[in-house]
Order: sequence, then structure tokens, then C-alpha cells
Amino acid sequence: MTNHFGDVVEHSKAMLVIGANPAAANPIGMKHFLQAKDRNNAPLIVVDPVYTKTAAKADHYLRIRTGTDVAFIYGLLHVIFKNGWEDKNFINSRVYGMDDIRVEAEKWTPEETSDVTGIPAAKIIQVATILAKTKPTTVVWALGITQHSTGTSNTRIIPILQLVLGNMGKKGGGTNIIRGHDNVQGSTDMCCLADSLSGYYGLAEGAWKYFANSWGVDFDWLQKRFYAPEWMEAKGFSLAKWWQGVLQEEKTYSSSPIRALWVQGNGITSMAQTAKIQEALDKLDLLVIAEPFVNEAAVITNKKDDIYILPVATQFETEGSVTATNRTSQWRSKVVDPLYESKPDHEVMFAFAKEFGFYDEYTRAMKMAVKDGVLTEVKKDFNWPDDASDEIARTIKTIGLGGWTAKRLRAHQENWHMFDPLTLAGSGPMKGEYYGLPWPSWDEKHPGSPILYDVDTPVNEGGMGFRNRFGLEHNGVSQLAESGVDIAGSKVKGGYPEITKENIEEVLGIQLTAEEKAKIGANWKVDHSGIIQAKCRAAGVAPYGNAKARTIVWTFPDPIPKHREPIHSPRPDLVAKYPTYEDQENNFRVDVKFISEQNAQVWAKNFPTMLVSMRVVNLSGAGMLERTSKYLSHITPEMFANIHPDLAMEYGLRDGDMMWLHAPQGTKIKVKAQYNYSVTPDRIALPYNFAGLMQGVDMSQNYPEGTKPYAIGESSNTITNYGFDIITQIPEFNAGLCRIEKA
Ligand SMILES: Nc1nc2c(c(=O)[nH]1)N[C@H]1C(S)=C(S)[C@@H](COP(=O)(O)OP(=O)(O)OC[C@H]3O[C@@H](n4cnc5c(=O)[nH]c(N)nc54)[C@H](O)[C@@H]3O)O[C@H]1N2
Ligand SMILES: Nc1nc2c(c(=O)[nH]1)N[C@H]1C(S)=C(S)[C@@H](COP(=O)(O)OP(=O)(O)OC[C@H]3O[C@@H](n4cnc5c(=O)[nH]c(N)nc54)[C@H](O)[C@@H]3O)O[C@H]1N2
Ligand SMILES: [Mo]
Repeated sequence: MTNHFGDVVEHSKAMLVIGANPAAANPIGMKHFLQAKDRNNAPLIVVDPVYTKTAAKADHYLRIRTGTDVAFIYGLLHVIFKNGWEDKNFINSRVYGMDDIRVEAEKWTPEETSDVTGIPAAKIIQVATILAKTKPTTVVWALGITQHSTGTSNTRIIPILQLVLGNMGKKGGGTNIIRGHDNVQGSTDMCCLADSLSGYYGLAEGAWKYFANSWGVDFDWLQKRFYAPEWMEAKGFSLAKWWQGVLQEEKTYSSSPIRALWVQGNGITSMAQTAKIQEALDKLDLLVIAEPFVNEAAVITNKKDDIYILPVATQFETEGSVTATNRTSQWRSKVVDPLYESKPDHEVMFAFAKEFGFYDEYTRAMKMAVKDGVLTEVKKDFNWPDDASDEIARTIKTIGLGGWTAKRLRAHQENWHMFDPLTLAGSGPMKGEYYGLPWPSWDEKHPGSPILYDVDTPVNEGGMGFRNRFGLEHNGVSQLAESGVDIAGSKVKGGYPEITKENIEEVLGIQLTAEEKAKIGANWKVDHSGIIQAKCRAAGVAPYGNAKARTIVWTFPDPIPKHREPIHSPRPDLVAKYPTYEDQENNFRVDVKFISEQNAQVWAKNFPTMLVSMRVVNLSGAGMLERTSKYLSHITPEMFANIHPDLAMEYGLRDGDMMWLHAPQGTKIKVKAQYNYSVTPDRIALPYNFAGLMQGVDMSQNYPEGTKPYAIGESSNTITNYGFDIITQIPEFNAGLCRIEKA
């Protein structure tokens, strides 16, 4: 989130919720949107292929065809540009590349947009008008936007809309992406990702060297952990396609095939292509599961030996910091000691490191601190979890976690009552700090930044410009903010680059001493000495620069977002006009099909019904956790599909009848047809939270005695269509096709 929920309540004058259903998936967030409706008379605009519980509260509901959001946003931009409603000053001074967007938007007349998205042209014009005339508007999204083969383009085009409207860096504006799991923002920031290091540092040698230094280990030692040095800088397997690393034997891009799998905190059937996952699990030599429940990885496999389940404690049995959806950190205390023989996650990892002989290197950084500007090992033993938090604060500069020391986070927890829930501002002992120190919180004195890119607030009070990440110029155009974009109170006027050892004296207009020069790191991201941060603080400067936001990503297959039809599209005519990408080789170490799959046949002929997945309020993720609760299971005792009666009747299905759903990849699931008017007759919606049945086969004999959940069922991901985002490799969970057959 660039802003936060309280900010929406206080300042948003309109809300565009697109591809999210917070009424079911984030009821606390939803409460804030309803408050904004009441307090600000802010219209709620919901764009969703399904008439959700969120849509039921909307002032304007737009029923979109899945996978066409890029087209929809261009349709809005077309109307906005045509009427001259864009924020010209904002665009000219703070954005690079808007002309290309303008050219693309010209094609997306209300009529063309309507044909592609299924939204009436008049509605597109009406919503564009509301957005242009009602400032500030906030935009909220979640999985309906990200989970597509064009997910990356989706997540770029919506911020571009906000740039056009001048809504970025403004109270009540911004792009508010609701994160999913507890602490998922934290795990992303710590980069449980296959293509970056913690804090989004890249995989290049320089970043590895910085981390080697931060961890107090030799770079060479670190490099030797890899099968061969080149794998150190190559993306790993993604969560979405690890199975292909097991199965893709004929063409390997690494030391694969994978032969052992360690699962810690992933529900296995939550990923697409469950049948492939099953095949891969069967083929493994070793499967280890470390978690509080019986993960269904152990259940859906036919493998009989070499499966180990390690009991891990829950969040109630451990302590430390977690990060919320609005970039705030919260300290969490242990409620009870780990029950029975379970151990918290970190102890499992420590035991593992001991066994493999790298425990000392693994934990050394927690014994280190910066002394006189130099990183030094200062004590014999570490204190968990405080020293882990302090290590994060000391190391992660990129997103500004410098202020997140254990001491400060503990103080925030102890003083919850001293913070305003809407503004996040503290009072009493917490005066001058925002609750949870929303990042960037550059240093130990910094109060946190509740709203990103806000140039009207001094840097030392949470303000900043856009980040200078992509060089100083492109195609001869400066990437820095134009003159006049002055961050409040800054000594440096207008745009400036990110701060390095080389440019610090010139940009800040200061002179470093010889001693400072000897200690300072090469740039603000790798400067353990703290000198760059301190000098920036004194000048009221954001160390990452004051630059332009860019609409063009010149390294992507689509430099500006383009509409491309889902791989399995219900509109063959539009596939010809807006085809998907070329197939990829060796992305995240596997080959990925795009155009070859899209063109393999006219899919819509044999698979005429669209498939959307959805969340239900009582179940989460793969659902093992909630399905072991009698009461939560009672609400949805079995797997079902929401189907419009008109569609059901075409197949002779009465409410409650069983049906087979077939997917293009040849898989099928048997589920109950549940009459429901939230879907139109061209689409059905499935929850994804069931497991235990695979293509009609009951696997429940595989649950260890006494562990079978109260509700089992087919996983919708067995029929989630093949398809992955071109950049992130997230599966296309939300735009596929299926064929219905009465069971
Ligand atoms: N069809 C479809 N599929 C989807 C989605 C969709 O919309 N549609 N959504 C996708 C999204 S956004 C997500 S985030 C994923 C979610 O999928 P997962 O990330 O797989 O999430 P969960 O299923 O909740 O699995 C978490 C597992 O961790 C275990 N666990 C809980 N607490 C702890 C702990 O403290 N330590 C350890 N070690 N384990 C713990 C739980 O028992 C559970 O088995 O699903 C994705 N899959
Ligand atoms: N009860 C419950 N709460 C949860 C979870 C859970 O499993 N259960 N999971 C948590 C997690 S991990 C996450 S990430 C969040 C997810 O939170 P949400 O994304 O709000 O949850 P979904 O129900 O997947 O909602 C996505 C919506 O996008 C719509 N949609 C699908 N395709 C498209 C499309 O192409 N365009 C548009 N505009 N809309 C589309 C779907 O119909 C659906 O209503 O929820 C979190 N909260
Ligand atoms: Mo998620």
C-alpha cells in the first residue's frame, strides 16, 4: 500500500476497488471503505467478474470479463485524455514516458473497450468522469489483478492511471494493494522470492558481496554453497513451477532434476497444476514438511516412504516482528511456549544449519553491530528475536528499514493506546512517530512514512519523491524530477539522483572529512557506516533520490502495458487481435508456454465456460488449517462451484447435483453445483481452499490417524488452466476455461 486504511477513511473522496473482494478476504479493510462511504460520501466503484459481497455495497458495479483490466484502464485513460482531464503539471514534472501511454490509449475507445471487457461503454465514460472530477480517489486491488499471464502489466497500468490523475503521493489517493497472509508483506520484504535477496537487493555479485559482509562471512565461502558460481546470480525455481524442475528432465537449466523438497509454510494445493504437483511429489526421493498441520503434500502423493513431517509451532508460540499490508511493523509476543514436541520455525532452521555444518555462519550477523562506523562482531551469543530484528534494521537500506530496531518496535507494541488509529500519529511518549514506523523509516530517529512519494512533507517527517532507480536519463530525457518538485524543507531543490560516495558532496553541497571518506560505503544501499543516511537527514534529502515515475520499462517484453488475451480465452476473434507473448525459455529455470499454448487449438470451442476462483470467509489458503475446525468446516462442508441456474439447466443440473469440470490440460474435478446469481451464465466461480480428493479419487486414507480434516474435497487448482505471468511467474488462477459435464 502506498497509503493506509485510516487515510482512506479520512481523505478518499472516491474508491475504485478492482479485482479484490475485501468483504470476504479482508473484512477489517472493508470496514474502512464503508466508513469512507459514510463519512466522505465517497462512491465505491467495484470492478469484478463476479457480483461479490463487496460489489453488493458498491455505488457502481462493473462486471468485467476476466483478464481484460489493461483494456479497461486504457478505456478510462482514453476518456480522460480526450477531455483534457489529466493532471498536466504532475505528469510534466514527475512522470517519464506518458506520451507512449497516450498513444496506446487512443486506440481504446469506449466501444472497443466495451467489446473487449464486456462493460457497457456508458459505464466506462461515467466512471472515468467520476475519477476525473472527484479528487482524491484511491485505487484498491488484490488478486483479481495480479494472478494473470498479464499480471505485471495489470499492476503497472493502474498506478499509471493514478499518475495521470495526479493522485500519487496524496492523502486519500495512492494505490492500496491489500496483501494476503499474515506477514506476507514481511516475507516479501525479506524476499522469500526466487529472484532477489532480502530487501529486494538483486542477485548480482555486488549485492552478494554486501550481504557476505553484512553476515560476517567470506564471499568465496558463500559462493561455494552453490552447485556452480553461475547459479548464484541466476533466478531460482519459482513456487509456481518447482514441479517442472522435477519433471523437466530432458532440458535442465541447473542441477535439476530436483530430487528433494522441503515444504515450510506453503499449502501445496494452493498452487496451480495440482495434478503436475502430484506427479512431481510422487517422483521425489525425499519430502520434508515442517509445519503445524498435516500438509496435504503428504496426502495427495502416492509416495509411501521418505516423507517426514516435522511439527512446527504456530505464531502464538513464538515472538518477533511482522509486517502489515501498509508497510508497518508490529511486534508480536509469545502467548504460550511451543506445545508438545513442536519447535518454532527458526529453531527448525537452526537445527538444520547445525546438521549441515553452517550454524555459525548462519547466525553470526546477530552477534554483530556497527561500532565507530565499522561492522564488528561484538558479542559471543545472540538474543533471539531482538538481534534478528536489529540485523534487519542494520542491513536493509533499500526500503528504509533502518529505524526498525527491536527496541522501537517493542515500544510501539507497549504503547498501542498512544496512537491514533486513523492518522497513525503517536502522542505522549510516542509523539512524533507513526504507528509501526511504516517504511521507509530511514534511521533510528525517523518516524516512518505513512504515505509514499509525498513531496509536501519533509523527508524527516515521512515525505519523499519518486525513487531514482533506473539511471539518470533514458532516450535523452532526464529521469530526475523537474525543477519545482521540491521536497518540503529540503536543502536540495528539484530532482536529484540517488546518493553515492561519488556524488554526495556535490548533491548535498557538503565536504566530507578524510575519515568519513575512508569509512563511507559506495552508495546509500551498502553504506554500513551510516554516514550517507546522516548527511541526508541533515539536508532533508531522501537517500534514494527525487526522480520521475516511469511508465516505460525498457527491459520488459511489453515496455508499456498492453492488453493481451488470456492464454485460454473465450474470444478466439480477440486472440487473433491481441495475442499473448512468445514462449519463454529458461525463465526461473524452466520453459514456459505462451503463444504455443494459446494457439494449440480453439479452446473456447471445447471449453466454453469461464472459470474464476474466489475466497470464502471461513477458509483460507489451501484450507487445511480451517478445515480441521469443526465449526469453520460446517459453513462449507464440501467443495462446490457457484453456477447460474440458466447455465446449470443447459447441462440438466439441479441445485446440489454433482458435476465434472474438465480443464484444457486434460484434468478434471468432481464438485457440487450450487445455484448462485453472483455469476452470469458464461462463467462459474470456485473456492480454492479444498484438498483431499484428486480427480475423483479420495486420498483420505493417507491422512495419518486422527488428522483427517472435517471437510475434504477437490482442489480447484487441479483444473486451474496452464498459464503464468511473463515476469513474476504467478499462475493464471483467475482467467481460464472449463467444460461442464453432469456427473
Ligand atoms: N485457484 C487459486 N489458487 C490460489 C489463489 C487464488 O486466488 N486462486 N491465491 C493464491 C494466493 S494469493 C496465495 S497467498 C496462496 C496461499 O497459499 P499458501 O501460501 O500455500 O497458504 P496456505 O494454504 O495458508 O498454507 C500455509 C501453510 O502454512 C502452514 N502454517 C501456518 N502457520 C505456520 C507457521 O507458523 N509455520 C509454518 N512452518 N507453517 C505454518 C499452514 O498449516 C498451511 O499448511 O494461494 C494461491 N493460490
Ligand atoms: N477468508 C479468507 N481471507 C483471505 C484469504 C483466504 O483464503 N480466505 N486469503 C488471503 C490472501 S493470501 C490474499 S492474497 C487475499 C486476497 O484477497 P482478494 O484478492 O480480495 O480475494 P479474492 O476472493 O481472490 O478476490 C479476487 C477478486 O477478483 C475477481 N477477479 C478475478 N479475475 C479478475 C479479473 O480479471 N479482473 C478483475 N477486475 N477482477 C477479477 C474475483 O472474482 C474476486 O472477486 O485474501 C486474504 N484473505
Ligand atoms: Mo495471497
